[in-house]
Amino acid sequence: MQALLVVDVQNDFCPGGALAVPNGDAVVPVINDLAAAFDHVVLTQDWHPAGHQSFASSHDGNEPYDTITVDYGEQILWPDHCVQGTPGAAFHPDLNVDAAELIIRKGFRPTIDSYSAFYENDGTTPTGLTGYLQTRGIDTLVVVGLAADFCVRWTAVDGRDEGFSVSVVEEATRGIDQDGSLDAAWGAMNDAGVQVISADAARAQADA
Ligand code: VGL
Ligand code: ZN
Repeated sequence: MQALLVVDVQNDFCPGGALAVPNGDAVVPVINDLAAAFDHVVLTQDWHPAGHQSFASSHDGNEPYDTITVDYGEQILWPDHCVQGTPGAAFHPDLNVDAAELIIRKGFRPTIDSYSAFYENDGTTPTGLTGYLQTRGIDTLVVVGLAADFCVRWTAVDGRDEGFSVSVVEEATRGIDQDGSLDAAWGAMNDAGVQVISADAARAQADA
C-alpha cells in the first residue's frame, strides 16, 4: 500500500516567505493533482517555537546560513521561519489539506532541528511516523514538497533506512540550493535507493 508524503508546503517556504524556496509554490498544483490519485496522504509541517536553536537570531554574532556546532553536530542557521501558529507556518492556501489523514509536526523541540519526517536532526528522536505507516500497512512512499535539499532529502533517505520503498517526484519539489546542497541531495537520495520519478509515473503508480 502506498502513501503520498507531502513535506512542508508552508507559506514561509514559498515566494514572499521567510525562507522562500525559489518557485516553491509551483509544487502546489502538481501535489493537489497527485493527492487526488492517492488513497493515503500524509502532510508534514515545520513547527518551531519562537527562539528555536536553528534560528540565526537566537545566536549573538551569527547570520542566517552560518553553520554552528550543536550537541548533535553541524547545524545551519536559518532565518526565523515556521514559528508555531504564525501565518508563515500555515500551509500554502491553495494546498488541498483536506486530502490528508495525518499531519505530522516537526522541529518543535527548542534545541533540536528536524529536517526528516522520521527522525529529528540528532538522528535518534523519532517522530512516530514509521509506526503510523507500518501499523497502517503502508510500505511505499511517494515524497513531494519543500525543500528538496533539506526536508525532502532527509525524509526520503530516512524512509529508505526505515525499510520503505521511496520515490521523489521531480516536478513536485524545489530546492533552496545553499552551497551545493541540491546536487548533494540528489546524490544522497540516489545512493540510498530513492527513485526519482515524474508526476505522470507517480499517478500511474497510484492507480496500479
Ligand atoms: C526546511 C530548513 C529549515 C525544509 C525546514 O522544510 O526543507 N529547511 N527548516
Ligand atoms: Zn525549519
